[in-house]
Amino acid sequence: MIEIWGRANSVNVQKVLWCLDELAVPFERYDAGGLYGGNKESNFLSRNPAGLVPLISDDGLDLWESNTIVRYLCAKYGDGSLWPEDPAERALSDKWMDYQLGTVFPAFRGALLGLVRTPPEDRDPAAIEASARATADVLTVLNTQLEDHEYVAGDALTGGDIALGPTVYRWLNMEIERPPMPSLEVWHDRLAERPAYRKNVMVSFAMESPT
Ligand SMILES: N[C@@H](CCC(=O)N[C@@H](CS)C(=O)NCC(=O)O)C(=O)O
Repeated sequence: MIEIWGRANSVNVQKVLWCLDELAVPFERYDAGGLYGGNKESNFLSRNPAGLVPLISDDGLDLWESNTIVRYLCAKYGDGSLWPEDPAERALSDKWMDYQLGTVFPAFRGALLGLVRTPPEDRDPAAIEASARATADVLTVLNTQLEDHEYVAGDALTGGDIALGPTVYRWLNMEIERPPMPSLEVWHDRLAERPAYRKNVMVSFAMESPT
């Protein structure tokens, strides 16, 4: 059975949990990271030298980097769903996964860590505001894409949606300035209709929340 190490309130762990449940693949999860620790110990580092969650083990393969894990799971267990077999369609999903990892999350990191991980007295409001503004700018691109697409890569759920959903859920539920993004919100409402999304992503992301 697949094993996964990572606290269930992590934005990156949630991608993997949501993906596994969409694919109906059974797994065992162990808390790690954040308040649980364990991810800087030698037995963890020998399997993921980056010392971050998520980490999975499947059939003797240790794998880390959440988007890579999502692609692996879809390729192995998805039977053409979630990660299309057609190279062009697949590239559209991959593109949005890269956009999440390389553009959206770096913009959002300051606001997320500032508001979720940092006690109020240590926060840097200007940095949080700058991050929130930068996030809105890059999410405008996603909002435009969703004006005439049901999901980020077209008319079906793919890994692109799985990469972006947990980040966008946080953005929509934090106390930050948000310009209106009607198409993005319609897309998010569509994700919220999925039981696997509600179960794994629409939960508290506070650091102290139970997992
Ligand atoms: N690029 C990595 C980033 C992983 C990452 O930053 N994980 C965070 C949680 S979201 C982590 O392990 N932080 C340290 C901790 O929780 O102790 C991925 O997508 O898997």
